[in-house]
Amino acid sequence: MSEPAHRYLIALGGNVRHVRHGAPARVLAAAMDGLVRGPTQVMARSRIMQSPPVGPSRRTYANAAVLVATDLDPPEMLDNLKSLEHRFDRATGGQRWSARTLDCDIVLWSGGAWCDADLTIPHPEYRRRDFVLIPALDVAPDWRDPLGGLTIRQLLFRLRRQGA
Ligand code: PH2
Ligand code: MG
Ligand code: MG
Repeated sequence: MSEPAHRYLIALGGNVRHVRHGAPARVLAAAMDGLVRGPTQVMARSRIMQSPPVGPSRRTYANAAVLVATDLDPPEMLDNLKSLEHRFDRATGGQRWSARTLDCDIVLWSGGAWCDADLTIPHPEYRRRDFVLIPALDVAPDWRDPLGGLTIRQLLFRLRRQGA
């Protein structure tokens, strides 16, 4: 079998218990297991960290990142992640940034930049989010942002310097 055509860096987050899986960290572990099956291969998975909520939700998040290899193109990958979110009963009340059981975002892909009506890669916010960059450091420290040219390691270093 030939190598899958693409690589993706996926960020996972969640801050609501799941009736069957339990606490958010367990939901993320199960979601990462879910990515092992089907059209995606998991090349590396990060540690699962706890992080204070950014935005309106008051509950602590679990966050993680995975490096995935697949033949899916970005719209297909987005669909695949949406169905994974639905398998974990994603419930957001329709509000942006509200509490959720599972959120899976495409951060980077090996094809560089992508932009259509439904999807922007690189993820427009990820350079400012330590809850994305810290787990990403575990799985793809040297992946370069296709727009700014900085690696994940450099982006995190810069964010920490700005935050200090
Ligand atoms: N996701 C959000 C909004 N705020 N805060 C943390 N700590 N972790 C997240 O994954 C997160 C968030 C919207 O997707
Ligand atoms: Mg998100
Ligand atoms: Mg999302």
